[in-house]
Amino acid sequence: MAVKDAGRAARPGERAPASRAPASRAPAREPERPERRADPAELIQLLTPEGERVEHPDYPLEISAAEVKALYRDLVIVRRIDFEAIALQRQGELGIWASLLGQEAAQVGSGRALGPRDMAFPTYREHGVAWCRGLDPVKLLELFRGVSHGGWDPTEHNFHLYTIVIGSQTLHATGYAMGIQRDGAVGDDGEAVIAYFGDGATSQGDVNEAFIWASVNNAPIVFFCQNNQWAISEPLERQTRTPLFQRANGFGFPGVRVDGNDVLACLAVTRKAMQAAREGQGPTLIEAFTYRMGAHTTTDDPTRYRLSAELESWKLKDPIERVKQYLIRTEQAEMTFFDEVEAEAAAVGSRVRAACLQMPDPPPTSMFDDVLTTQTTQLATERAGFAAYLDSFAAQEPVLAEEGR
Ligand SMILES: Cc1ncc(C[n+]2csc(CCOP(=O)(O)OP(=O)(O)O)c2C)c(N)n1
Ligand SMILES: [Mg+2]
Repeated sequence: MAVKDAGRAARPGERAPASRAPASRAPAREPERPERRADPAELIQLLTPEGERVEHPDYPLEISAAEVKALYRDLVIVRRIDFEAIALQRQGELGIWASLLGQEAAQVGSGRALGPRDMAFPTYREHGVAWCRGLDPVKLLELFRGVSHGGWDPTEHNFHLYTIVIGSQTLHATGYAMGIQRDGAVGDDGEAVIAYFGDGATSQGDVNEAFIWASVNNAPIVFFCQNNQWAISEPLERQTRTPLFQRANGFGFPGVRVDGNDVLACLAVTRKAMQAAREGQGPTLIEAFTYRMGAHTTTDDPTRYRLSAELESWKLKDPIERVKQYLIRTEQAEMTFFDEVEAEAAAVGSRVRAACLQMPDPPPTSMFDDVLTTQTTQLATERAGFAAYLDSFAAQEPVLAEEGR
């Protein structure tokens, strides 16, 4: 009986069961955290859609005008990058683009809650998180233009590669978090992982397996689910009949639902969860309740499966507008500030566009470069054979030109 019960979470008022693993490998489970007893219907909000600041007892946030303005700048710039990328796709310069429109606050709020040593594992839509981590947006466009395999160095900005296979990055992230734990980097001055995924991904086996591994190992990870209400054309009710954040209870760690269009709440909630993970208190599931205001990707037409009234109601909860209203209402920003941010965003957009148009196509043989860290004889032979095959076309070119082909 004792063995059977050893891995489960403590019930309220009960002592945490002893971990079976040695302390150095998996720190003992901490006492239950207060969020687990939070009102399940609660949506954590610190800034209303009208731009009014509200308090939450569990998430006190002291934030200066300069910090709010910096968040506003991030929000506007990432929306602009997104806008520019959609236009580039429409003009045939990108193969596809997955828009973040409507999800800027969830991404900027959580992204700005990370420390430099924390590691983020994104999906394909986390352009706002990429921005917060300091990754040049041009790198993102390389992937969507098809001139790179997504090639940035994940260790440079502690921002992992984009993952298209739904949910698989939650397992990678959990494994990475368990590595942090085994390196002894949990505790005072610890580090943690954040794994991003969508509402649709919660139906994947990988995500549920990641929850289990993270829970039983008390791994330093935050699961950040952007519930944007849609998984391509499938609405939320086709994924779950229970609020997503409540699923965490079944896995034995806390779950919270935050207003995903409220950058301040996303910042405060993610900060607290990341800090808990770094200190060794284990995982948290954050459900950022938001809305995908655009199409799933540029290949999708959402008017075929959802009503425009739904979009209109979410426009009233726009993540950028409420910060602007707050800054104006509290007289923390002059109108010139908003003009300056617009101008800066336009400049970033222009730079990204120009860089996209100038991206060189990679040499075809570059596909051999990152197969293995060290070349093998077999790989070198295949590469040489492919190069010779390409050269054979070059030799034919004058003949083809002569024949007018
Ligand atoms: C394993 C797997 N199955 C199916 C797909 C096709 N697919 C791409 S995006 C997507 C929907 C994902 O929805 P969600 O997790 O809510 O994320 P969102 O796109 O809304 O951000 C699906 C099914 C895929 N990429 N990977
Ligand atoms: Mg979704």
